[in-house]
Amino acid sequence: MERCDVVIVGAGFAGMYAIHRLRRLDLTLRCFDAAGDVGGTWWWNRYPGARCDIESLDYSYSFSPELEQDWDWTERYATQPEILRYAGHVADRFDLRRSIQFDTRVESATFDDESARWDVRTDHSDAVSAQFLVMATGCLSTPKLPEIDGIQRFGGATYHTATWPHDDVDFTGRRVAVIGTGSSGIQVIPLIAEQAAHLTVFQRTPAYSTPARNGPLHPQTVAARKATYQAYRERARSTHIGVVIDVAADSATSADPAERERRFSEGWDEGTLYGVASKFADILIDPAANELAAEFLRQRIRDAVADPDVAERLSPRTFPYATKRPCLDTGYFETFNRPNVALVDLRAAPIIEVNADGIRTTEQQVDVDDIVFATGFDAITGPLLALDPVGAGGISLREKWSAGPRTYLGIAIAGFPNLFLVTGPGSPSVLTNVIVSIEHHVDWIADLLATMIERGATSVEVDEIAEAGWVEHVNEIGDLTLYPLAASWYTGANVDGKPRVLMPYVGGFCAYRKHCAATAANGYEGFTLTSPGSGAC
Ligand code: NA7
Repeated sequence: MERCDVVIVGAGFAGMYAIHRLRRLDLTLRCFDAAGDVGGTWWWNRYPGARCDIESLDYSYSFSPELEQDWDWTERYATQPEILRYAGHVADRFDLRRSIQFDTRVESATFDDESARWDVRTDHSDAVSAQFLVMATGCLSTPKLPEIDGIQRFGGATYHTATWPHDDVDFTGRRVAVIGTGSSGIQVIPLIAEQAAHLTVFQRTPAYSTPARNGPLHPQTVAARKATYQAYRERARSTHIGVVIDVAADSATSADPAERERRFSEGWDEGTLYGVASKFADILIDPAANELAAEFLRQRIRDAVADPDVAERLSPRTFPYATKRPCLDTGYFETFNRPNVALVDLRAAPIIEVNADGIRTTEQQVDVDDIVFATGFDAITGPLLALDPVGAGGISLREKWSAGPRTYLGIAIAGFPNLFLVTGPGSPSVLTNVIVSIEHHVDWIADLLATMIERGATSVEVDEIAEAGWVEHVNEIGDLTLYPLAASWYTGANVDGKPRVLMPYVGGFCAYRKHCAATAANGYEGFTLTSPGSGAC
């Protein structure tokens, strides 16, 4: 069997940086990815309108000042093709592809207790024995189809936003259905509406969305950022979400109504993901404060949508604002003023089935030519459980996580020696600018491996006590917020049968980073490092 030091699963932004960073330790690496090239979720999500909801100047690597200076983003919010070009540029520049085997899915990873190595197998019959396994599998990489009867009977074409064809899809003259109104639906709907003869949007839960105010990046803005890029990055790392934003310290409920309106409007005008939420300190903590922000946003929907009945159906009322990832849009609500767009409210009349001609709800049959599923992902744990590594003593991850994910710092799992997660459950991951989180995790893992090399250790494992303490802390912090109240992909509520647990750490990136640093500074407290002859070291 082929042997190497590290197998990295995934060649998205996490896997790419892991290759680059771990090469500096002179480790032999193998990376596998099911996609045809680098880019991870950006390789798959090619639907019209796909775009990042973190600004380009933030959503980029910081590890190379030269890369930062050389690359030029063209828009405030980069499109999927531009992000993919950036990933390709990074791969070329750092010669990453020579470590990656594309079009190859890792099918199993089993820890061998005797050799203390991972036995990794792929769907291309690769068999690799690796000392370390790095799961760079991403948080949004396992697409979720809706649990609707009859999809196979549909006579037309079906698409999922997360597995979009590589060739252009032309909806001209066609009757199209979109199911799902999360970030992907909200991005794709206005563009399909412009092209299709008719579009029917099937909405189960309306979303809070603010305008992106996207546009070309002004050269002066770029130059100003480039002049202080590394200092800016360090500031970003000391914030809650890995992006520099001012978060107010006072309460929305005690503010004067005119001042409140002024600040919410300011947030609305910013065109950022958390513009409105950041204007007061208690939006994600106090239901009354949250409702004030939510009502402000509902009023914006009433302003944009001509038909008051449609506006009401588009207005979120079943969960607090920002407890599901808020959306950034370009003309989403206005799309419902078009004569060729209809909204079907699935709360009032659920889907019964998909049939040969279209979609049948309890109230009507809607005949369509194409169906677009914008139904999201089995997020965060989905990609890890799809691979389902088998750890020490033959315990699989599915068994270990049957009641929900348990990790230490979202990086390590008790019972899974020498396995590392990048942006795993229990870390801030999707609540941050994920590239900041990725770089931080990969650096932390690389530093631990360097320490092991220095001490002659071959195996590392976190203990159950440290893990239990972290899980408790993650839950305690989560329970102080409104996040657990939403049936979101953050809590696993969007997938039938998935344990309902708030998966990301909501305490903020800066606080989290301090926990990780303290663990390392205390000699990797909670971890046991062992060497072959002498045991613990
Ligand atoms: P999301 O945000 O999970 O949105 C999925 C949407 O699909 C959401 O509106 C769901 O309604 C809807 N959905 C899912 N299953 C069904 C069924 N069975 N019937 C009707 N509607 C359904 O995924 P996205 O891809 O939009 O975005 C994910 C993240 O990617 C995003 O937050 C960004 O970070 C990038 P529900 O809310 O479950 O009622």
